[in-house]
Amino acid sequence: MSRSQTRLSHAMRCPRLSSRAQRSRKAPVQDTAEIQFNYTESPFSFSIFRTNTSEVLFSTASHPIIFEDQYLRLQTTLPENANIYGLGEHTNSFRLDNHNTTLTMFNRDAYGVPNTTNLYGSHPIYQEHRETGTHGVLLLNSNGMDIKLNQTDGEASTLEYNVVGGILDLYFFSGSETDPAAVARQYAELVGLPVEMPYWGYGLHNCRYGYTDFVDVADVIVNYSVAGIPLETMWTDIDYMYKRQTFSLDPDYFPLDRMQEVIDYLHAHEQQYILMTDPAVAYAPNSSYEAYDRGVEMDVFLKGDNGSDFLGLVWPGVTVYPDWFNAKAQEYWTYMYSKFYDPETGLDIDGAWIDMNEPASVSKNYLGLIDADSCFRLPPNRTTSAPDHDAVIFDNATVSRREKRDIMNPPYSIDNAAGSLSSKTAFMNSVHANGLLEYNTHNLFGAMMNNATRQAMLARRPGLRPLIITRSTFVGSGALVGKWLGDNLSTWVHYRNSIAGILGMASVYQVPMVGADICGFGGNTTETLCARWAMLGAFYPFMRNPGVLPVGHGTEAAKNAIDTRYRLLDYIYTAMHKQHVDGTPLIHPLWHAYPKDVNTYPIDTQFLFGPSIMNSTTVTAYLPDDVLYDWSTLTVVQGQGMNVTLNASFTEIPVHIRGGAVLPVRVSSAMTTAELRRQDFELIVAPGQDGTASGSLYVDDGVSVEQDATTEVEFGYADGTLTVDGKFDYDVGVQVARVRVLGVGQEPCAVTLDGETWTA
Ligand code: MIG
Repeated sequence: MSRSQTRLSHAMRCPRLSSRAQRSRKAPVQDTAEIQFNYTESPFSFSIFRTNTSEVLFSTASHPIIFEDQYLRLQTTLPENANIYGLGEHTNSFRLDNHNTTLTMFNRDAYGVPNTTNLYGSHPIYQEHRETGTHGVLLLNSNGMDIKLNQTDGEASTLEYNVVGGILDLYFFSGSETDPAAVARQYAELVGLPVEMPYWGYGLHNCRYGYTDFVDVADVIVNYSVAGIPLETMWTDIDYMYKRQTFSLDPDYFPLDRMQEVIDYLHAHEQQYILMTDPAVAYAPNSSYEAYDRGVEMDVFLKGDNGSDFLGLVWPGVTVYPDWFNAKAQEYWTYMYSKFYDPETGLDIDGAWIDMNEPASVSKNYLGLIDADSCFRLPPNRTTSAPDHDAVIFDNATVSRREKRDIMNPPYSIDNAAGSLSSKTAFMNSVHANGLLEYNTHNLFGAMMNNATRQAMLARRPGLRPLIITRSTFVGSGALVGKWLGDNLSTWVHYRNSIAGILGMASVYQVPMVGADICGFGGNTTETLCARWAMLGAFYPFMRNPGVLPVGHGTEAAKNAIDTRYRLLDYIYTAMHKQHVDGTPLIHPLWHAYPKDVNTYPIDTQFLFGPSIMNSTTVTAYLPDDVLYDWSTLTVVQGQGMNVTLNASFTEIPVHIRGGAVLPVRVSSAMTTAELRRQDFELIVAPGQDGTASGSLYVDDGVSVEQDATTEVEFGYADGTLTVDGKFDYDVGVQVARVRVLGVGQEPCAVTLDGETWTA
């Protein structure tokens, strides 16, 4: 079966609801389709049902569909207390509240990531889990929208899309009746499998905002090593820029030669360096600022509705924005990256950090520099939007002035936390080079910058996987980049809800390289919060600390946690590779593993990290009815399907191995991931309820986009025999130093390696 055939069988695309579609004949249905489409002609409504069980998954019956130029509405009935996950980016609970909840899709610079508001990215996809199966629905539309979940007690829930433009382009994913992760795989197949990251990308990152100069940067690097905490990658925020202008270095505080020295030092110690790049370019005519001059020369900046470059207001003052829809924007961006980040003559970065790409602009007078309203220079009398070009004139000596669609103030206002749509971002009436309005494409700005940055990074160092961490994402962004969860605060609430955040990104939106800023970005952290957060952060796919070096408890906690993470790094890398290959999430909610256990449906303070590691953040944790093993003591813990109080100290986080696992781990941790790769492996066999276990290991060179040789191993354990099978083409250069079988009174009687059996 070809790829597209496979996709068709489970991702069913609904016909567009134009008047033409309404007249169309009955949609062709494949006998083998797992879900089917049905419709009633008049009044028009449609439903999706599961072939096997005839269960209705989505139905617009008795909810009239509205399809206007600037307002689209579609509503479906759902079961009472439906289990809905997704519709982010948000900081709501992972399982969404069905009562009076609005999820707004409109990318926004959202300092403090307030609960229930729209944040940096938009992912209008949800998964619905039932005891009878899990399915998914995507509305592929880049306009602003409110998705409302509601329910009157004792009645069915409803989900309603309210969109300010575009079309109703719906995708339904059949998922599976038994395997909750199937829907995630099908979604990845449609929107793009997540991109592979360099091995070093899973090491510890440090990215504090507010360094004064290059001495500060050097100081942090040395302090990490003195404290014995492995620093994999040093990052620098906008502090390095001259007047906060992107693609510039402050010659006094961050001079090129000293910055190159810092980077050389890091590289000599097998560490990496990353710098932030912002999309907004300072509006700086006649000042020999290349990022501006070159962009003007190539004419690649976004235009306002008067045809001149749209002016926003960001860190360097008045700014222009690259227009990613412009055919020359890629060439411009690649040129700027190649020049500024030239490995020889510029800053030899190993990855990219891209921020403010919602795109952000700030409010009036925010920087005390300029009145924002005066930035956007409309001719004095053009205070309303332009008239409709088809307005009737010279008709029997009458002239009618018909207003165009109201782009600045559409008739339906979504719940944008920033206020009107044009507030704190590029104006909605800005025009892209291909004629598209910002109104319709706003939610794509970040995604397009992600793509341009990836291409630019690949052009600079061909063949090497770039680690790109972005703030703004859209459907499919995981195929290009990773993301951090933005400006969270140093609070226990944000510590806890970061898990719902990474669950959404990894298991629903397919952006698995994700992490929240450890210890919190804004506000003042405490030693205790930071210690616990460092331990949780060790189980984010992307582990980055925006703060200072952990102190007190924090140092020990961070060391313990990083030690565990590093020993498990190949297990993590293998799980991420699996997600890259087929979309199986690296981070799972508990209900993925226990789909019939209703107690697991709302849990979002615990999660599965890869197939076999369970993390809990609280001292009270739900232990499913299963065999588990305590990670630190390697002893059996029999779960009973209820909450238990765990013995969690401030320096150790509860981590359990799920029975049924063979874990390939490194015998010891290391100060860098390069050194880690020189450590031997050990296999930890943790048999499940039935006495068997399995696991896998994927190893490659860790940095190349194309791999010449890979090692892919499957482990099996049954009847006291450990089986090791696979291909061993990439030379890992180390050995399996030991095998430990947990919870058994007796050593394994035989090991089978590549078809050969060794008896103990
Ligand atoms: O307006 O570059 O989310 O990580 O430190 C704030 C400064 C701009 C927001 C990012 C944050 C970063 C900060 N940036």
